[in-house]
Amino acid sequence: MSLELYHHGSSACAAKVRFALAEKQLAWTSRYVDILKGEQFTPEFLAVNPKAVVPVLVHDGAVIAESTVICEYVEETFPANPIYPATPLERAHVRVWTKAVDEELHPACSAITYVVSHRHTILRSGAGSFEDFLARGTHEGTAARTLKWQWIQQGLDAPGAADKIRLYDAYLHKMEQALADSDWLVGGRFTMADVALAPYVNRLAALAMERLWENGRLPRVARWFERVRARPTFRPAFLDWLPAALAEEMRANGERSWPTVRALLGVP
Ligand SMILES: N[C@@H](CCC(=O)N[C@@H](CS)C(=O)NCC(=O)O)C(=O)O
Repeated sequence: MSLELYHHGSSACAAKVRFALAEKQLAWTSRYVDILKGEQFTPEFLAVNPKAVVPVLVHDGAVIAESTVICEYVEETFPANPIYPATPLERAHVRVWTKAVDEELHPACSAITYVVSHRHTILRSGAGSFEDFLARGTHEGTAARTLKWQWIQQGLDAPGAADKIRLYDAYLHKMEQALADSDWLVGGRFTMADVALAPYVNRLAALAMERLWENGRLPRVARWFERVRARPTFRPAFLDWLPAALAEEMRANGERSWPTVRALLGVP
């Protein structure tokens, strides 16, 4: 049996799959795609995923894309060490979280990561011309590609960037509510809902924005994240794959943007 994962250290949805694989104690082979250097656009990778995004799982030659789909596939294929709850109702509750992550939180995460940090990395190595940038990402569509260009060029002043940051913060508040009577998001035990949210809270930590839940602002989220970080799977899923230089750069860029984010969200 072989499991190969195409992934990148700073990709939140790839971290989600690494976390799920670690929790299920499944071994896998790394196929590292440096999306900050444009390796997602090589003909070799486009042959694996024409959408030019990670993660992609290859199981005995079969290709599965989409992080949540990959996690469900892995759960159904390898039922040991379950990460989905036993009852249909609780599974439905988990899926409400995973759907929200895929549809809303992930796009908000891309925006905040680009406007706060990746833009600096990309601009340093040369973003090229707008035309080249558009041509490289035709699969994303002109509107989405133009927006990404604005994130890179204008940072937090790009159209819609502030709304994405407010949306991200609204999810932290939803988590705070969900954790009112429980240590975990669904059904009182660690599930795929926690797997799905962890990379997004961790992203804010990587951008030095822990102050969004620290100092009593969102105490249940703070304790939940401590519990997540205490799992033995956290290091191999999250920390080991983020190159030290990139981790340092993201933190430093996040520190620089914090005063603007703080004012935007009215954090004391
Ligand atoms: N819905 C997809 C999203 C995949 C995605 O957006 N991947 C990002 C990294 S988190 C990527 O590969 N981006 C490449 C790029 O920015 O060009 C999933 O959940 O797998």
